[in-house]
Amino acid sequence: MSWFWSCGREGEGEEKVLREVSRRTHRQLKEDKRLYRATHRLLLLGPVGCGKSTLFKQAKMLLGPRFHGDSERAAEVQKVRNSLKEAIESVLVAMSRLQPPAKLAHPENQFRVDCILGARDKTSFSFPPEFFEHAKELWEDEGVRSCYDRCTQTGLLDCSRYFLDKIDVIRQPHYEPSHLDLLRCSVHIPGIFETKFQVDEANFHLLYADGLYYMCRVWAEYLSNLTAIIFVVDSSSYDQNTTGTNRLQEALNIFRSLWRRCPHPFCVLLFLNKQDLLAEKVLAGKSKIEDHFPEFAHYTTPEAAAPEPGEDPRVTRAKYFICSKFLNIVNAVGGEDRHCYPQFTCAMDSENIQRVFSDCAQLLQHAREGKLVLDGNCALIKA
Ligand SMILES: Nc1nc2c(ncn2[C@@H]2O[C@H](COP(=O)(O)OP(=O)(O)O)[C@@H](O)[C@H]2O)c(=O)[nH]1
Ligand SMILES: [Mg+2]
Repeated sequence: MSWFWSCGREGEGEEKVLREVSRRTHRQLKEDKRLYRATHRLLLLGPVGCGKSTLFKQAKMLLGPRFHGDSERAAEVQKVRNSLKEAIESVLVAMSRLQPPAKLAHPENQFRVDCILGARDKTSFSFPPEFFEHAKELWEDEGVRSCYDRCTQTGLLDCSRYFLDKIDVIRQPHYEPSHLDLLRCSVHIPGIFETKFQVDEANFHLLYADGLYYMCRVWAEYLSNLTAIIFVVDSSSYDQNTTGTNRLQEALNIFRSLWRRCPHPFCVLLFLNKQDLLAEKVLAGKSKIEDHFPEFAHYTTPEAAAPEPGEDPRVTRAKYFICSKFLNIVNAVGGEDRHCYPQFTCAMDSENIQRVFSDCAQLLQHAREGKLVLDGNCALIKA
Protein backbone atom coordinates (compact mmCIF):
# COMPACT_ATOMS: atom_id res chain seq x y z
CA MET A 1 0.00 0.00 0.00
CA SER A 2 2.75 2.37 0.97
CA TRP A 3 4.55 1.52 -2.28
CA PHE A 4 1.37 2.23 -4.20
CA TRP A 5 0.82 5.42 -2.24
CA SER A 6 4.36 6.71 -2.78
CA CYS A 7 4.07 5.75 -6.43
CA GLY A 8 0.94 7.81 -6.62
CA ARG A 9 2.59 10.80 -4.98
CA GLU A 10 5.63 10.46 -7.25
CA GLY A 11 3.28 10.18 -10.19
CA GLU A 12 1.62 13.40 -9.10
CA GLY A 13 5.04 15.10 -8.96
CA GLU A 14 5.92 13.77 -12.39
CA GLU A 15 2.63 14.97 -13.75
CA LYS A 16 3.40 18.43 -12.41
CA VAL A 17 6.83 18.39 -14.07
CA LEU A 18 5.33 17.11 -17.29
CA ARG A 19 2.68 19.83 -17.23
CA GLU A 20 5.41 22.42 -16.76
CA VAL A 21 7.49 20.91 -19.62
CA SER A 22 4.45 20.86 -21.86
CA ARG A 23 3.60 24.49 -20.94
CA ARG A 24 7.15 25.63 -21.71
CA THR A 25 7.33 23.65 -24.97
CA HIS A 26 4.02 25.14 -25.99
CA ARG A 27 5.29 28.65 -25.17
CA GLN A 28 8.55 27.99 -27.08
CA LEU A 29 6.66 26.65 -30.09
CA LYS A 30 4.42 29.73 -30.03
CA GLU A 31 7.48 31.96 -29.87
CA ASP A 32 9.21 29.99 -32.67
CA LYS A 33 6.07 30.28 -34.77
CA ARG A 34 5.90 34.03 -34.12
CA LEU A 35 9.60 34.40 -35.05
CA TYR A 36 9.14 32.20 -38.12
CA ARG A 37 6.24 34.36 -39.26
CA ALA A 38 8.16 37.57 -38.51
CA THR A 39 11.22 36.42 -40.48
CA HIS A 40 11.56 37.09 -44.18
CA ARG A 41 13.08 33.97 -45.72
CA LEU A 42 14.79 34.89 -48.96
CA LEU A 43 16.64 32.90 -51.62
CA LEU A 44 19.29 34.57 -53.79
CA LEU A 45 19.17 33.55 -57.45
CA GLY A 46 20.51 34.89 -60.73
CA PRO A 47 22.91 34.14 -63.58
CA VAL A 48 26.62 33.70 -62.98
CA GLY A 49 28.55 36.90 -62.41
CA CYS A 50 25.53 39.06 -61.51
CA GLY A 51 26.74 39.72 -57.95
CA LYS A 52 25.09 37.08 -55.73
CA SER A 53 28.22 36.20 -53.73
CA THR A 54 28.98 39.89 -53.23
CA LEU A 55 25.45 40.59 -52.02
CA PHE A 56 25.62 37.62 -49.70
CA LYS A 57 28.89 38.90 -48.23
CA GLN A 58 27.33 42.35 -47.76
CA ALA A 59 24.35 40.78 -46.00
CA LYS A 60 26.73 38.95 -43.66
CA MET A 61 28.47 42.21 -42.91
CA LEU A 62 25.12 43.76 -41.94
CA LEU A 63 25.48 41.60 -38.83
CA GLY A 64 28.16 44.03 -37.71
CA PRO A 65 31.96 43.80 -37.37
CA ARG A 66 33.26 40.43 -36.28
CA PHE A 67 36.14 39.70 -33.95
CA HIS A 68 39.26 38.86 -35.93
CA GLY A 69 41.95 36.56 -34.64
CA ASP A 70 45.42 36.31 -36.22
CA SER A 71 44.61 33.13 -38.14
CA GLU A 72 41.44 34.66 -39.57
CA ARG A 73 43.35 37.73 -40.68
CA ALA A 74 46.05 35.58 -42.31
CA ALA A 75 43.35 33.63 -44.14
CA GLU A 76 41.86 36.88 -45.44
CA VAL A 77 45.25 38.09 -46.72
CA GLN A 78 45.70 34.75 -48.49
CA LYS A 79 42.20 35.09 -50.00
CA VAL A 80 42.98 38.52 -51.48
CA ARG A 81 46.38 37.37 -52.78
CA ASN A 82 44.75 34.31 -54.36
CA SER A 83 42.31 36.65 -56.10
CA LEU A 84 45.24 38.72 -57.42
CA LYS A 85 46.91 35.51 -58.65
CA GLU A 86 43.71 34.40 -60.39
CA ALA A 87 43.34 37.85 -61.93
CA ILE A 88 46.78 37.93 -63.58
CA GLU A 89 46.48 34.27 -64.62
CA SER A 90 43.13 34.81 -66.31
CA VAL A 91 44.42 37.78 -68.33
CA LEU A 92 47.54 35.83 -69.39
CA VAL A 93 45.51 32.75 -70.36
CA ALA A 94 43.09 34.94 -72.33
CA MET A 95 46.01 36.36 -74.37
CA SER A 96 46.55 33.10 -76.23
CA ARG A 97 42.83 32.31 -76.50
CA LEU A 98 41.80 35.55 -78.20
CA GLN A 99 41.46 35.60 -81.98
CA PRO A 100 43.82 37.00 -83.13
CA PRO A 101 45.94 36.21 -80.03
CA ALA A 102 47.23 39.16 -78.01
CA LYS A 103 51.01 39.67 -77.92
CA LEU A 104 53.30 41.09 -75.27
CA ALA A 105 54.47 44.62 -76.08
CA HIS A 106 57.81 43.66 -74.49
CA PRO A 107 58.64 40.06 -75.53
CA GLU A 108 61.44 39.97 -72.93
CA ASN A 109 58.59 39.64 -70.36
CA GLN A 110 57.81 36.13 -71.65
CA PHE A 111 59.78 34.48 -68.81
CA ARG A 112 57.49 36.26 -66.34
CA VAL A 113 54.42 34.81 -68.10
CA ASP A 114 55.98 31.31 -67.97
CA CYS A 115 56.78 31.75 -64.31
CA ILE A 116 53.26 32.82 -63.35
CA LEU A 117 51.47 30.25 -65.48
CA GLY A 118 53.91 27.56 -64.28
CA ALA A 119 52.57 28.02 -60.73
CA ARG A 120 48.95 28.06 -61.87
CA ASP A 121 47.81 24.79 -60.36
CA LYS A 122 49.77 25.02 -57.12
CA THR A 123 47.25 24.63 -54.31
CA SER A 124 49.10 26.43 -51.51
CA PHE A 125 51.16 29.19 -53.03
CA SER A 126 53.46 31.15 -50.70
CA PHE A 127 53.61 34.39 -52.75
CA PRO A 128 57.38 35.06 -53.00
CA PRO A 129 58.44 38.68 -53.84
CA GLU A 130 59.18 37.63 -57.48
CA PHE A 131 55.51 36.81 -57.99
CA PHE A 132 54.48 40.40 -57.26
CA GLU A 133 57.37 41.71 -59.37
CA HIS A 134 56.33 39.61 -62.39
CA ALA A 135 52.64 40.46 -61.98
CA LYS A 136 53.40 44.18 -61.76
CA GLU A 137 55.71 44.23 -64.81
CA LEU A 138 53.17 42.27 -66.86
CA TRP A 139 50.27 44.49 -65.82
CA GLU A 140 52.31 47.45 -67.06
CA ASP A 141 52.96 45.78 -70.45
CA GLU A 142 50.72 47.48 -73.06
CA GLY A 143 50.08 44.11 -74.77
CA VAL A 144 48.58 42.70 -71.54
CA ARG A 145 46.53 45.87 -71.05
CA SER A 146 45.08 45.73 -74.53
CA CYS A 147 44.19 42.05 -73.99
CA TYR A 148 42.42 43.05 -70.77
CA ASP A 149 40.42 45.74 -72.62
CA ARG A 150 39.37 43.23 -75.27
CA CYS A 151 38.35 40.71 -72.59
CA THR A 152 36.10 43.05 -70.62
CA GLN A 153 33.67 42.71 -73.52
CA THR A 154 33.10 39.11 -72.46
CA GLY A 155 32.35 40.15 -68.88
CA LEU A 156 34.70 37.47 -67.56
CA LEU A 157 37.41 39.68 -66.15
CA ASP A 158 35.20 41.98 -64.10
CA CYS A 159 37.18 42.25 -60.89
CA SER A 160 40.69 41.52 -62.23
CA ARG A 161 41.53 45.17 -62.67
CA TYR A 162 40.72 45.98 -59.05
CA PHE A 163 43.40 43.62 -57.70
CA LEU A 164 45.92 44.27 -60.47
CA ASP A 165 45.76 48.01 -59.79
CA LYS A 166 46.48 47.30 -56.11
CA ILE A 167 49.56 45.06 -56.48
CA ASP A 168 51.78 47.48 -54.55
CA VAL A 169 49.38 47.52 -51.59
CA ILE A 170 48.63 43.78 -51.57
CA ARG A 171 52.34 42.81 -51.67
CA GLN A 172 53.16 44.71 -48.44
CA PRO A 173 54.30 42.38 -45.62
CA HIS A 174 51.83 43.97 -43.18
CA TYR A 175 49.00 44.34 -45.66
CA GLU A 176 45.53 44.37 -44.06
CA PRO A 177 42.60 43.75 -46.43
CA SER A 178 39.94 46.45 -46.51
CA HIS A 179 36.19 45.78 -46.46
CA LEU A 180 36.13 46.41 -50.22
CA ASP A 181 39.12 44.10 -50.89
CA LEU A 182 37.24 41.28 -49.17
CA LEU A 183 34.03 42.03 -51.01
CA ARG A 184 35.89 41.75 -54.30
CA CYS A 185 37.45 38.38 -53.49
CA SER A 186 36.14 35.49 -55.48
CA VAL A 187 35.42 32.35 -53.52
CA HIS A 188 34.56 29.25 -55.49
CA ILE A 189 33.03 26.93 -52.96
CA PRO A 190 29.88 25.29 -54.22
CA GLY A 191 27.34 24.73 -51.50
CA ILE A 192 24.37 26.20 -49.69
CA PHE A 193 25.02 29.12 -47.36
CA GLU A 194 22.73 30.99 -45.05
CA THR A 195 22.89 34.06 -42.88
CA LYS A 196 20.46 35.76 -40.53
CA PHE A 197 20.45 39.51 -40.02
CA GLN A 198 18.21 42.36 -38.93
CA VAL A 199 17.44 45.64 -40.68
CA ASP A 200 15.00 48.16 -39.14
CA GLU A 201 13.91 45.48 -36.67
CA ALA A 202 12.89 43.16 -39.51
CA ASN A 203 14.48 39.69 -39.42
CA PHE A 204 15.95 38.29 -42.60
CA HIS A 205 17.09 34.76 -43.27
CA LEU A 206 19.03 34.72 -46.51
CA LEU A 207 19.80 31.49 -48.37
CA TYR A 208 22.27 31.26 -51.19
CA ALA A 209 23.36 28.30 -53.30
CA ASP A 210 26.72 29.20 -54.79
CA GLY A 211 27.73 27.41 -57.95
CA LEU A 212 24.19 26.14 -58.44
CA TYR A 213 22.90 29.09 -60.46
CA TYR A 214 22.04 26.84 -63.38
CA MET A 215 19.51 25.08 -61.21
CA CYS A 216 17.23 28.13 -61.19
CA ARG A 217 14.48 26.11 -62.83
CA VAL A 218 14.70 23.43 -60.17
CA TRP A 219 14.53 25.91 -57.31
CA ALA A 220 11.05 26.91 -58.28
CA GLU A 221 9.85 23.55 -56.90
CA TYR A 222 11.01 24.44 -53.40
CA LEU A 223 9.70 27.95 -53.01
CA SER A 224 6.67 27.43 -50.82
CA ASN A 225 8.58 27.98 -47.54
CA LEU A 226 10.10 31.25 -48.73
CA THR A 227 8.85 34.79 -48.35
CA ALA A 228 10.49 35.85 -51.59
CA ILE A 229 13.23 35.26 -54.10
CA ILE A 230 15.89 37.87 -54.72
CA PHE A 231 16.61 37.65 -58.43
CA VAL A 232 19.87 39.43 -59.21
CA VAL A 233 20.72 40.89 -62.59
CA ASP A 234 23.95 42.42 -63.91
CA SER A 235 22.41 45.58 -65.42
CA SER A 236 25.69 46.49 -67.11
CA SER A 237 25.79 43.24 -69.10
CA TYR A 238 23.62 44.52 -71.99
CA ASP A 239 26.64 44.52 -74.34
CA GLN A 240 28.29 41.28 -73.19
CA ASN A 241 28.31 37.84 -74.73
CA THR A 242 29.79 34.83 -73.00
CA THR A 243 28.17 31.75 -74.43
CA GLY A 244 26.92 33.22 -77.68
CA THR A 245 23.87 34.76 -75.96
CA ASN A 246 23.66 38.36 -74.84
CA ARG A 247 24.07 38.24 -71.02
CA LEU A 248 21.16 40.56 -70.27
CA GLN A 249 18.97 38.55 -72.65
CA GLU A 250 20.08 35.38 -70.85
CA ALA A 251 19.04 36.93 -67.51
CA LEU A 252 15.65 37.82 -69.03
CA ASN A 253 15.22 34.22 -70.25
CA ILE A 254 16.03 32.75 -66.83
CA PHE A 255 13.73 35.27 -65.15
CA ARG A 256 10.85 34.36 -67.51
CA SER A 257 11.27 30.67 -66.80
CA LEU A 258 11.40 31.31 -63.04
CA TRP A 259 8.40 33.67 -63.04
CA ARG A 260 6.30 31.08 -64.86
CA ARG A 261 7.08 28.50 -62.17
CA CYS A 262 6.59 30.73 -59.11
CA PRO A 263 3.82 29.58 -56.75
CA HIS A 264 0.79 31.74 -55.90
CA PRO A 265 0.96 34.01 -53.96
CA PHE A 266 4.63 34.93 -54.20
CA CYS A 267 7.09 37.84 -54.25
CA VAL A 268 10.20 38.35 -56.33
CA LEU A 269 12.59 41.11 -55.34
CA LEU A 270 14.33 42.06 -58.56
CA PHE A 271 17.80 43.43 -57.77
CA LEU A 272 18.98 45.34 -60.84
CA ASN A 273 22.58 45.22 -59.74
CA LYS A 274 25.84 46.88 -60.90
CA GLN A 275 24.15 50.27 -61.27
CA ASP A 276 27.60 51.88 -60.90
CA LEU A 277 28.95 50.02 -63.95
CA LEU A 278 25.77 50.70 -65.93
CA ALA A 279 26.09 54.45 -65.23
CA GLU A 280 29.79 54.38 -66.21
CA LYS A 281 29.03 52.66 -69.51
CA VAL A 282 26.11 54.89 -70.40
CA LEU A 283 28.03 58.08 -69.61
CA ALA A 284 31.15 56.89 -71.49
CA GLY A 285 28.86 56.57 -74.54
CA LYS A 286 31.07 53.91 -76.17
CA SER A 287 28.70 50.99 -75.90
CA LYS A 288 25.14 51.90 -76.85
CA ILE A 289 22.13 49.99 -75.53
CA GLU A 290 20.24 50.40 -78.84
CA ASP A 291 23.00 48.44 -80.64
CA HIS A 292 21.94 45.39 -78.60
CA PHE A 293 18.29 46.23 -77.81
CA PRO A 294 17.01 48.34 -80.77
CA GLU A 295 13.72 49.15 -78.96
CA PHE A 296 15.71 51.39 -76.59
CA ALA A 297 15.83 54.04 -79.36
CA HIS A 298 12.06 54.65 -78.84
CA TYR A 299 12.00 54.28 -75.08
CA THR A 300 11.06 57.22 -72.90
CA THR A 301 11.62 57.41 -69.13
CA PRO A 302 8.32 56.83 -67.27
CA GLU A 303 6.86 59.80 -65.39
CA ALA A 304 6.85 57.84 -62.15
CA ALA A 305 10.64 57.32 -62.35
CA ALA A 306 12.49 58.37 -59.21
CA PRO A 307 16.09 59.25 -60.14
CA GLU A 308 18.81 59.36 -57.50
CA PRO A 309 19.78 62.92 -56.50
CA GLY A 310 22.04 64.39 -59.21
CA GLU A 311 21.56 61.40 -61.53
CA ASP A 312 22.14 62.03 -65.24
CA PRO A 313 18.84 61.63 -67.20
CA ARG A 314 20.62 59.26 -69.62
CA VAL A 315 21.38 56.94 -66.71
CA THR A 316 17.79 57.15 -65.41
CA ARG A 317 16.46 56.28 -68.87
CA ALA A 318 18.85 53.32 -69.22
CA LYS A 319 18.09 51.81 -65.82
CA TYR A 320 14.31 52.17 -66.20
CA PHE A 321 14.52 50.63 -69.68
CA ILE A 322 16.27 47.55 -68.30
CA CYS A 323 13.75 47.39 -65.47
CA SER A 324 10.89 47.61 -67.99
CA LYS A 325 12.26 44.58 -69.89
CA PHE A 326 11.71 42.47 -66.75
CA LEU A 327 8.38 44.03 -65.84
CA ASN A 328 7.13 43.34 -69.38
CA ILE A 329 7.63 39.64 -68.62
CA VAL A 330 5.74 40.02 -65.33
CA ASN A 331 2.87 41.77 -67.10
CA ALA A 332 2.82 39.36 -70.04
CA VAL A 333 2.85 36.18 -67.95
CA GLY A 334 0.54 37.73 -65.36
CA GLY A 335 -0.37 36.41 -61.93
CA GLU A 336 -2.59 38.68 -59.82
CA ASP A 337 -1.28 37.45 -56.50
CA ARG A 338 2.41 37.43 -57.49
CA HIS A 339 4.47 40.56 -57.25
CA CYS A 340 7.78 41.71 -58.57
CA TYR A 341 9.49 44.57 -56.77
CA PRO A 342 12.45 46.09 -58.61
CA GLN A 343 15.35 47.64 -56.70
CA PHE A 344 18.37 49.41 -58.20
CA THR A 345 21.42 48.06 -56.41
CA CYS A 346 25.18 48.31 -56.24
CA ALA A 347 26.50 45.32 -54.31
CA MET A 348 29.84 47.05 -53.72
CA ASP A 349 28.15 49.85 -51.78
CA SER A 350 27.29 48.86 -48.19
CA GLU A 351 25.06 51.91 -47.64
CA ASN A 352 23.05 51.15 -50.76
CA ILE A 353 22.57 47.52 -49.68
CA GLN A 354 21.52 48.55 -46.17
CA ARG A 355 18.95 50.95 -47.67
CA VAL A 356 17.71 48.38 -50.19
CA PHE A 357 17.11 45.78 -47.44
CA SER A 358 15.35 48.42 -45.40
CA ASP A 359 13.04 49.17 -48.39
CA CYS A 360 12.54 45.44 -48.91
CA ALA A 361 11.52 44.98 -45.27
CA GLN A 362 8.86 47.65 -45.77
CA LEU A 363 7.71 46.23 -49.12
CA LEU A 364 7.43 42.68 -47.79
CA GLN A 365 5.53 43.88 -44.74
CA HIS A 366 3.08 45.80 -46.93
CA ALA A 367 2.80 42.83 -49.30
CA ARG A 368 1.84 40.65 -46.31
CA GLU A 369 -0.84 43.13 -45.37
CA GLY A 370 -2.06 43.37 -48.98
CA LYS A 371 -1.22 47.05 -49.26
CA LEU A 372 0.85 46.93 -52.46
CA VAL A 373 0.01 47.53 -56.10
CA LEU A 374 2.13 47.28 -59.21
CA ASP A 375 1.61 50.12 -61.66
CA GLY A 376 3.48 48.55 -64.59
CA ASN A 377 6.76 50.23 -63.73
CA CYS A 378 7.28 49.97 -60.01
CA ALA A 379 5.68 48.58 -56.91
CA LEU A 380 3.80 51.32 -55.08
CA ILE A 381 2.57 51.34 -51.51
CA LYS A 382 -1.16 52.06 -51.38
CA ALA A 383 -1.95 55.28 -49.54
N1 LIG B 1 31.21 47.44 -59.90
C1 LIG B 1 30.46 46.46 -59.40
N2 LIG B 1 30.93 45.20 -59.39
C2 LIG B 1 30.15 44.24 -58.85
C3 LIG B 1 28.86 44.51 -58.31
N3 LIG B 1 28.34 43.34 -57.85
C4 LIG B 1 29.26 42.39 -58.09
N4 LIG B 1 30.36 42.92 -58.69
C5 LIG B 1 31.55 42.22 -59.18
O1 LIG B 1 31.10 41.30 -60.17
C6 LIG B 1 31.83 40.10 -60.13
C7 LIG B 1 30.90 38.90 -59.96
O2 LIG B 1 30.28 39.00 -58.70
P1 LIG B 1 29.89 37.71 -57.84
O3 LIG B 1 29.29 38.22 -56.57
O4 LIG B 1 31.03 36.77 -57.74
O5 LIG B 1 28.78 37.08 -58.79
P2 LIG B 1 28.00 35.68 -58.67
O6 LIG B 1 28.58 34.80 -59.73
O7 LIG B 1 26.58 36.02 -58.98
O8 LIG B 1 28.18 35.16 -57.30
C8 LIG B 1 32.82 40.26 -58.98
O9 LIG B 1 34.02 40.69 -59.56
C9 LIG B 1 32.24 41.37 -58.12
O10 LIG B 1 33.25 42.10 -57.46
C10 LIG B 1 28.36 45.86 -58.36
O11 LIG B 1 27.25 46.20 -57.96
N5 LIG B 1 29.22 46.78 -58.92
MG1 LIG C 1 29.15 33.42 -56.70
